[in-house]
Amino acid sequence: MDLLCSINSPEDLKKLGYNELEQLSNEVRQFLVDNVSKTGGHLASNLGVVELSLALHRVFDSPRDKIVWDVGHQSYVHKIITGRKDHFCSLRQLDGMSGFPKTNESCHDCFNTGHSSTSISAALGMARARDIKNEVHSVISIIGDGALTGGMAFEALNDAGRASTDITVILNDNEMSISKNVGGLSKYLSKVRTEPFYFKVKEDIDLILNKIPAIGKSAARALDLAKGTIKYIITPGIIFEELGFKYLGPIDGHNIHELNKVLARSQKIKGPIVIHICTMKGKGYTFAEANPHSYHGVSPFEIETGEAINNKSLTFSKVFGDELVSLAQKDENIVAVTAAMPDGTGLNKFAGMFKNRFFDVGIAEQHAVTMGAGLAKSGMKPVIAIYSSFMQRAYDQIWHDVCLQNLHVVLAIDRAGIVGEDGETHQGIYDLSFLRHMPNMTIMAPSDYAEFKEMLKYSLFEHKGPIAVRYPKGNGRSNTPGNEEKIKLGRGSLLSRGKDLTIISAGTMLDTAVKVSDVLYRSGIKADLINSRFIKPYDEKLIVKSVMKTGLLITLEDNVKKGGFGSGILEMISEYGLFPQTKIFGFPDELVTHGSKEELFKKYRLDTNSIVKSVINHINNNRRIGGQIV
Ligand SMILES: Cc1ncc(C[n+]2csc(CCOP(=O)(O)OP(=O)(O)O)c2C)c(N)n1
Repeated sequence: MDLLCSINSPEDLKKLGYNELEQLSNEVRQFLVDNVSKTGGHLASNLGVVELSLALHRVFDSPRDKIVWDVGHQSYVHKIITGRKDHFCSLRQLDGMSGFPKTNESCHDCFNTGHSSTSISAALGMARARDIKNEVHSVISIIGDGALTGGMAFEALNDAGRASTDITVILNDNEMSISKNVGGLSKYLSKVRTEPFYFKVKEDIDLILNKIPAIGKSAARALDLAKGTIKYIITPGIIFEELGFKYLGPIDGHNIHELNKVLARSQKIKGPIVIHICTMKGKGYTFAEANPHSYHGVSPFEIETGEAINNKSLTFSKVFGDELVSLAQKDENIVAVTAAMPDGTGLNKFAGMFKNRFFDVGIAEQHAVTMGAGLAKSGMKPVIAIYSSFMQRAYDQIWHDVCLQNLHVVLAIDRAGIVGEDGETHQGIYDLSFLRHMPNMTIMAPSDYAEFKEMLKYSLFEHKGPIAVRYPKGNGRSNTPGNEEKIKLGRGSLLSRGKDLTIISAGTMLDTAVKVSDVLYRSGIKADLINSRFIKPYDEKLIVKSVMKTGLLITLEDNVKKGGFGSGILEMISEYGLFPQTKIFGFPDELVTHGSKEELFKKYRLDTNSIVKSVINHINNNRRIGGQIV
């Protein structure tokens, strides 16, 4: 790592020749594999942008020039170059370096990202501000072909293309989203990449067309039309040109010399530019090259074998995928929709078995939901599997297109609750708050795998209307003793009885609730323990009866407290004139950072010990001040 040791800022790159830059690329790849194999993180995407990141920082002048990474999962090399290589051992760990660009981490991170397809909009805003303030600097958005499938990217291209503002969009085309990229644009790009005809003629088109000799008036008009059509057909990147961009490319994104040349050239061009570069996801690490989708996001792994160190046990996503296949075998109206996450959501098995009933729509959550509404309107039973934090994108589509028409759409909300290492942009702790007030919406949260399967069955075979099932990242319990009762709309399950306290938990927080209840029992505090099952509607009868008996209530949820599960219970019981001593356990209304799930539950005092302590304090304080508890 001789060269890499000497790189502490972008300035250091500018001193290197091309041979040294090539050697540095190799060292950076080695560094990435060494580090990510220990910490986990986004590997394949970063291996693909090594030369691009070096060239960007060599040609441009960050932080004066603004470099905006779309999604930001591929910003590791940028972080290495901008003085953070010594922090890589803390990548994605509590109090360590984030896996995404963070403006508070470095002046070189000019915009926070995590969700896809935002970079062109953000860059255009920065470019327009620069123009208003009469400043002089470049603004560059780097967007993958996957992120380009997101609607926001099209909206931004449409706007930027007609602006005279200087802005550079670098399209990093590796033909992959997390899985193989999908859609018409992706097909078009791969044609541009692979048909050598396009590559050759780009420079010569005008020359050739202009050589056609002059002729009579009407023939000339016909010829002009023909010229336009020929140019249209054979110009690579014509889509971007028609939108108003200058198109440069396609460029080999691993040829650092070429990259330098084209980036330097782009600085002299006025107006919006698209530079189309072609890269290989996973480049330089054999296993990632062969299987880029498996190495998109990885947990710690053995470098020699490529195998994950902690072999995955069963997860909620896997249970979901398997159960949906089995339900789809019984009902041919069941169809599945993903927004570019067939692997992560566990839908790949379904995709393989029911090709014509599976739709990967690209990174297009809004479209996924409204397309699902269309499917439901026409008699299908769509199951739309999207991660909680990405479902935020589709808020209005759920409300306007699904709920207002009371359509039977099943939202399978994966990664609900704390996700851990991906940090604040990915924590799925808002869905209960934004779904709870939607008209006609029913919300369920399973506490274990057995209950999850029953909920899926219920949502597809017994329910009518919009329904969401939210479940967490990773694994859970297979079942919970005493929780076997059949799923009925708005019915919770009472797991133990007591006179002192009512504990109501949402979803997998039941695990903690059971432990809390056991510890309190040993301290002489006996609780009614209710697994809510439904977040909307609540089991009013069960909850009201219990609260009237105990007068002391705690609620547990892996959602923000504001507008969430517990606050909904308070709204509901207040309608009955009940105002018990209450403590809501959930996440505060602040950014919940990265770290392991366990660490974060501790940090936010949602682990068993913290909850027990807090409940006992609460009881003692109320006793001391004479509060009426029992
Ligand atoms: C709104 C949203 N949906 C889904 C994701 C999950 N996601 C992260 S990266 C990615 C694929 C991005 O592909 P591309 O832009 O081509 O980058 P590459 O990893 O191929 O370099 C997806 C789907 C996300 N970050 N944001």
